[in-house]
Amino acid sequence: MATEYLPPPLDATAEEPALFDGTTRLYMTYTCPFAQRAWITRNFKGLHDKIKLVPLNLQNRPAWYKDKVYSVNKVPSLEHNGKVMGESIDLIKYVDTNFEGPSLLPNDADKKKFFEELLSRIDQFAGLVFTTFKGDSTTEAGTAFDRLEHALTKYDGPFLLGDEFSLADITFIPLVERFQIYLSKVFKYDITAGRPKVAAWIEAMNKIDAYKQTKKADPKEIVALYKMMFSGIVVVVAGKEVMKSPPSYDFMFVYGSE
Ligand SMILES: N[C@@H](CCC(=O)N[C@@H](CS)C(=O)NCC(=O)O)C(=O)O
Repeated sequence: MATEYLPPPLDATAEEPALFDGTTRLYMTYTCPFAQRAWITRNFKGLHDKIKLVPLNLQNRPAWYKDKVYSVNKVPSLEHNGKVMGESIDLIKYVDTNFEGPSLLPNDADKKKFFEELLSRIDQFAGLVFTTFKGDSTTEAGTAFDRLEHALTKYDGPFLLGDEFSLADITFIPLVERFQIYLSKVFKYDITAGRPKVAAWIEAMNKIDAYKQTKKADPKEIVALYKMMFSGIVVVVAGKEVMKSPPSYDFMFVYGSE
């Protein structure tokens, strides 16, 4: 499809949309990896006209978002059929099941089981990489990417569940995209070296338009953000210390720029 117009993020001064008027809205930010999962899913299923993107400026959020849309006050969230739901993994499953377009999960029961197994390992995967970010050894990140390499052998790639791009790839790629940048720039560590399956997976992913359209993470900002998060600097916003120790997984993407 032609390049989609991406509206500017809404800040605290933005008027609220006509909430619950039947429009399906994906509240998101262009740089959030969790929102990116829902965005890729929407794009792949060809739902550009059915699910409207509503980008928010997280540093200066409109109050109506927390008050009237999603009290958790995070992105992504989806307004659909008079309800709002959040949590990126739940959202991508919901969008896949409840909207038209190509299915993003195979029917095969073993593959479905493996998908759930992969989901249960994502925090551990990210945790290993963050251990590397906090120190100066790439050992833990190496272990994480060895495990990804191994996972990709299960159905022989190029995607996590075999030949077909699926929700499993959508779950991992936004994080891998950012980890690859940081490990390469700061640690001079190439996650694809000696890992042919990871290399082929990233290459295959980069051919998927639905994903390409969502690649908005700026390498300079990623480096600055992770450096800040893992350097022990205390971040003060409006007179309050907001840096959590150890840095929280959810928090770390908030202060990326829009
Ligand atoms: N577990 C949530 C995480 C969502 C999340 O942490 N989003 C961040 C932006 S990347 C956010 O909205 N943070 C706002 C805040 O913590 O105040 C998911 O997978 O959807």
